[in-house]
Amino acid sequence: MIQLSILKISEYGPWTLTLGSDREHELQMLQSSLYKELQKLFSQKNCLVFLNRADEFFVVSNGLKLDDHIQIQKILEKSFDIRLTISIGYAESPFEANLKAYEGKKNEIILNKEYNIFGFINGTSNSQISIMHLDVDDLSSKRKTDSPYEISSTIFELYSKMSKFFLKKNSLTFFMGGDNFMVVASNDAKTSVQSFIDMIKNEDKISLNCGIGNAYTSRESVKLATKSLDTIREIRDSGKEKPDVYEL
Ligand SMILES: Nc1nc2c(ncn2[C@@H]2O[C@H](COP(=O)(O)OP(=O)(O)OP(=O)(O)O)[C@@H](O)[C@H]2O)c(=O)[nH]1
Ligand SMILES: [Mg+2]
Repeated sequence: MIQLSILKISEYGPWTLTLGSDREHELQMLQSSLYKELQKLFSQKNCLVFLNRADEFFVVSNGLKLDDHIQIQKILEKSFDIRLTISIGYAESPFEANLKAYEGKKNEIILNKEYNIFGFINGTSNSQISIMHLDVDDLSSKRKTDSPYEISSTIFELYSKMSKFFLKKNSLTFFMGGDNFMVVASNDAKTSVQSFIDMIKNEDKISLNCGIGNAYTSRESVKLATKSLDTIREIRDSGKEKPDVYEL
C-alpha cells in the first residue's frame, strides 16, 4: 500500500495575477521557500516530498494521519499568504494512489473542510514502500565534450523516457536535480528496471545505476535507495565489476 498526499497551491493562477507583470522573481522565491518548508515539515515526520512542477508537491505519506496533515497546514498558514489544498489517496500501486487522490478532490470527498483536505486516508505504516534512486554513471566525463545546456537537454530526454516507461508499471518518476531521479516503484517497476537500463544503454549510450530501498517510511526507503546507489559506486571504485542494480 502506498499513501500519497498531493499538495497544490489553492487558486494560484488568479493570485499570481494580483502581483502584476513584474512577478516572476516573486513567484520563484515563493515556490522555493514553500518547497523548503514542506521538505522540512514532512521529513520531520519521516516522509519525503517530491517536487512536481514547482507549484505542486507529492508526498509519500505512509503512516501519516489526518491530524499530521492538519498540523502541517496550521504551520503553513502562519508562514505564507497562499493556502494549500491537500488531496490524499492510497492504493496498491503509486499510480493508483495518485488516481485516488485525484478522484477524492474531484468528487469533493472532504476529510477536513477548514484545512482543505480531501480524499481517502489510510494512516497505517505496515506496508513497505519501494523507492529506486537512478543516477547517470560518470556524468562528469560528459562535461568534457558537452556544454551545460546540452547536458540538461540529454537529462530531460532521459527523464521523459523514464517517466513514460515507469508509468506503464504504475509507478511515479521524479527528477531530483543533477543526474538524479527517483521512482516511487511498484513491484513490476523493480523487476523491470534492468530492462530499462539496458534500453537506455542501447538507444542513448548512457549508463545508469539504480539503488533500491524498501522500508516502512518514505524517508527510510529513500535513505536505503541512496545507500544502495553508493554501494554500486563503491564496488565500481574498488575495481570490481559493478552491478547496475542493488537493493536493500
Ligand atoms: N538529488 C541528488 N543529487 C545528487 C546526489 N548526488 C549527486 N547529486 C548531483 O548529481 C550531480 C552529478 O554528480 P555524480 O552523479 O556524483 O557525478 P558522476 O560523474 O555521474 O559520478 P557517478 O554518479 O559516481 O558515476 C552532482 O553535481 C549533484 O548535482 C544525490 O544523492 N541526490
Ligand atoms: Mg552520476
